[in-house]
Amino acid sequence: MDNETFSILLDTVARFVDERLIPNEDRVEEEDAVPEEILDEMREMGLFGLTIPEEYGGLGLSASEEARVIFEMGRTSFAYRSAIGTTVGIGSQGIVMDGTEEQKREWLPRLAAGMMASFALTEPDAGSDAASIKTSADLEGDVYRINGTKRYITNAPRAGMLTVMARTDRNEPGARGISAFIVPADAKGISFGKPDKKMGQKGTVTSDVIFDDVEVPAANIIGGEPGRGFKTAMKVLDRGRVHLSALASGMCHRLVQESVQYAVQRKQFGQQIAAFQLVQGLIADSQTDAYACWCLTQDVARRFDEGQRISRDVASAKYFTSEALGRCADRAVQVHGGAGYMAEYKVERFYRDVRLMRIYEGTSQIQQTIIAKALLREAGMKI
Ligand code: COS
Repeated sequence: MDNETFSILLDTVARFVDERLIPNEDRVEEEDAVPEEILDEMREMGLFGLTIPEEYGGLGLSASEEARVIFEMGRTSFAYRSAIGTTVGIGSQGIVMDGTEEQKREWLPRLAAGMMASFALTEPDAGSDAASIKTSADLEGDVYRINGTKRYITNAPRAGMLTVMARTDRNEPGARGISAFIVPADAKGISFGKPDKKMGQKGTVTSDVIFDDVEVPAANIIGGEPGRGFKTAMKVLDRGRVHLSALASGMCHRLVQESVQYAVQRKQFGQQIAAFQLVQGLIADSQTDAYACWCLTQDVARRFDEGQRISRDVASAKYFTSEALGRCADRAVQVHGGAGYMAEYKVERFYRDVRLMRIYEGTSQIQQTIIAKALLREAGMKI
């Protein structure tokens, strides 16, 4: 996309966030859903196709451009970004990165038009240890039969297709026995659990997905060859972590703004609380976190666009930004005092919502492991 068209898109998204999304935040919280008319507007704006290449009907944004759009979406309730997040990110990127030409042609235009995608990796007994998944895919003639249960799968009940990681080689218990499949959500034998009841992030949907002898053509293996699914999943998560770092940066920015506005308007001891240096310290620390988050995000996004392998440094970005976001939410509640604990103030919602950022798409401890392992391997250690 050329620079001028991108700036128009970015301005349009920023206005949409200010004029349509922020004013509807309370409604999303009360109804535990993003209103259908807003989802339709998001489809019309092309937001589901942000990262799908232009030749397949999307907007074809680079990771750096995607980060700027997701920063804007970060300035509001999680639910809106979550509605597009799996389609823009982890649900589609396996096909974009490793799919065959036929797979791209068949699926990407539908996703760009607003069909939701999901990414089904996690299982009841395989969370951080992603290579230990048990969901199996057994070849019979020219079809695979998939059996197993996936857990906490974002947007699964609303999805039109799922990228599903399953074990195609039962004799290989680790990463090399795993393949990634494109599975239509209406395939016979798929069922969805009840939506999970969560601490926060109202309006987002996650559930179990149960595969009971689900038949998919062998041609639905992403890339056409078995055994490559774990690497596909890891590459997808690398880009997903750029996306989440941008999201965290936008949220830090919003929390700084909420803190400043409240501190300026609230009076105690006969003056605005913003005049107290201890309150200024809280705000300054959050602004410093927000700035550092955005610098890290832009750097890894740029390097991804240059074709560099960013696995180690995007783990640092995801780790730092999600932890910093937790600190910013905590300070924002502190600046608000008693009001910050009350549901009528936005920061109470952010405080609950942001907690998940340190857990999903790799916990902080998994990010630390990735960073340390990369350094130790470079130093010649067998780990
Ligand atoms: N990009 C490309 N390839 C990668 C990769 C990446 N980011 N990370 C790992 N690989 C490759 C490795 O190079 C290795 O390939 P070879 O067998 O050819 O050497 C293979 O994948 C296995 O890698 P590794 O041995 O590092 O795998 P581990 O089982 O030790 O697990 C972690 C690695 C912990 C990084 C992985 O399990 C993980 O990311 N867990 C968190 C999962 C997660 O984020 N879940 C969230 C749910 S999805 S929303």
